Amino acid sequence: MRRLRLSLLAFVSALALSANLSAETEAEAWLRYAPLPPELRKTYEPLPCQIVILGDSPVLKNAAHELVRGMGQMLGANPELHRGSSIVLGTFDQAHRLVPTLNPPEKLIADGYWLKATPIRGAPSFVITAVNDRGVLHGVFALLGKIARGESISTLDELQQPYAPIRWVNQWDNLDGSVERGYGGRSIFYADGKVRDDLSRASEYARLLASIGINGCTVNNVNAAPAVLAPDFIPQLRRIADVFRPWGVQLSLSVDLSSPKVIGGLDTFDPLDPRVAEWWRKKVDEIYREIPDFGGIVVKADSEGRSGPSAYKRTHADAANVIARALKPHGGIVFYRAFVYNHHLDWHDLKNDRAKAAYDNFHPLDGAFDDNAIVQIKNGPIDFQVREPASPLFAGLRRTNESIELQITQEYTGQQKQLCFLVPMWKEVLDFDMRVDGKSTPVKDLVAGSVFHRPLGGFAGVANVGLDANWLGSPLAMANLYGFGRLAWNPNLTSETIIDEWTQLTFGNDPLVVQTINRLQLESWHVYEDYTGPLGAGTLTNITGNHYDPAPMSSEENGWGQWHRADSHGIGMDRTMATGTGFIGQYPPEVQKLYETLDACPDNLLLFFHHVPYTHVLHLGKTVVQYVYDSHYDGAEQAAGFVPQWEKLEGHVDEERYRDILARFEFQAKEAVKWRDVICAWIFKLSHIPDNKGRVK
Ligand code: GCV
Repeated sequence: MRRLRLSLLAFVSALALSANLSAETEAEAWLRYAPLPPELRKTYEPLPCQIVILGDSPVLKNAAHELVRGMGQMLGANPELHRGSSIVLGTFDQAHRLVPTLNPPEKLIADGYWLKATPIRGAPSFVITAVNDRGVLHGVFALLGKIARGESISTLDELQQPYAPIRWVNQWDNLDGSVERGYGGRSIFYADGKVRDDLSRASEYARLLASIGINGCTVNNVNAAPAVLAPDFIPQLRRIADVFRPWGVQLSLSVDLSSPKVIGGLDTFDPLDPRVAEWWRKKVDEIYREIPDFGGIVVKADSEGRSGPSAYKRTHADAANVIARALKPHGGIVFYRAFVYNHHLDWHDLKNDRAKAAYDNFHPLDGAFDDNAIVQIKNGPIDFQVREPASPLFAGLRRTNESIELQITQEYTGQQKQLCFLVPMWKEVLDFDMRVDGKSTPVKDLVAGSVFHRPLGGFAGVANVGLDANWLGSPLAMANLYGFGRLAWNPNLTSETIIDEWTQLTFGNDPLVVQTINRLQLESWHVYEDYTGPLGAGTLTNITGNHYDPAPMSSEENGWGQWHRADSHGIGMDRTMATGTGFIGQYPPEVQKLYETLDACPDNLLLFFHHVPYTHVLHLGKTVVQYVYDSHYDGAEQAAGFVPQWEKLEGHVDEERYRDILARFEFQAKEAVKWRDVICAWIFKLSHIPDNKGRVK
């Protein structure tokens, strides 16, 4: 057994010399490892003086360096480092050989870890162990997080397992360096059609992802350029995989289904044509020759103008399987997106409904997908709106692997210019009980594969970080990336726990700072919803333009199907089985009952499921029109209230972040008033019903 020992003391003094430039600090995100206050530092004494690595893989070595870096920065050169004791890093088999008495409380699965305080040769020590190296790395980050939050580790005995095997982020980066729906700067991977020479940010990104348990990253836009599979491009991609690998993050690619024809020289891309199957096989082999740990392929097909199997009257399962079979011998996976819909729908036809598309397309194919294919389903049936019900397709696939797609980048929720912490929204979907076969079947269990005993499943988050120092374009928005990772690891964590962790790691442990930021983040989704989209009406943003400003009629009278059907009589989409589009019929019977009648339907989704007059009285006791006025005024007022709340932190947060975030809240307050006035005026113009508080007339 090879053991590598690192001295904590030597590393600590090297770190003390490193400059603390602000752009660097921003880029560290929640991995700042800020020095703990002396009184807190003392509680970690005496510290083990050496790290013993049982193995020499790049991931293990990285884990050890991370530990040294984190402990050094947070705890400083500690004179009381305890000479005889160690922190041992290694897989369970190795650790068990060293300490035969070790016995984890339950069987570890891949990527999970066990942190155990235990004496070794009489000296108090720690073991960080797992079944694979990536799990050890996760354990190191978990231990460092505990220290950063000032938690006691002296009697540590904690085993954590991931909820699902798939915990990936998707990046919508284009090869020219732009990022579709990215608000954090240019691509960290590409510039001018090539992989960037400097991949240091890609490496730092992988470190951030690893720290929250993410194990895969798709590095290009789902609207994929076929060139990504060109023979001269794949070796360039290998360089990205090389910087991901030490962090246990697997690289994956989005592909264009027409690639065999567009870049492969074939006259077809028919997935059932043997020449096409052969082309995919060879192409995938070529990728694995360059990137032996390649994770897999994401496909967007027959959607928003992308090529797809419909060109040859083939099914989505045919298209997924031809790639799945090429990947299978290498252990790769194909993610086939369920975001398939006709964007030329006839809006005159009241029975047409884009929300039905995912289920209509994929439910009939249940059981037809290979075992290494996953259907990737957006959380709601439309497109990342501020409020949508859970997609019924989660309950509609029993013999098919599935994953949930969440959007971390705030395309429809303020584009990082406005605060909108999305974890509470994601949790509502993940916790939503689909009542499949009348049993408790929350979405989180359906996507994790545990309900129907599927071999694969999990979580994909569209992150879209960029070269901006703070990655997403706003320091507070990073809570969404952190929160996605934490929920993918354990969807049972509460929003409160997640934000509390994030705030402490990012801003330190000052109680005023922590309480204020936690409160602002936790309120922000409801506030944003209040001054933008009422009662589940769906998008009121400019959908033909920037997806940001209020433009409530832009979604109407066109083929995109993001309709709210507001006119002078009423508002909302009738999706009932009785008189509407029948969308509600796609849910299991108990959920149908929840949404089908006005009596049962919750107010916050009323206009998603029903078309009602403006005078309809909500469960809340108000009319719809009065609710719209009130919620928009309340929301704008609350957004304005973010400013004085933040101002209380002056002197408690470093000047640079204090000023930056203050300016953002001041801007948001103005944007909220703009939204309020546009939406209230619009509803008044349609309904001719004045506000009973006299604000809108
Ligand atoms: C990558 C929405 C976005 C598109 C995105 C698409 C998708 O329509 O506006 O930019 O395309 O979703 O998820 O494929």
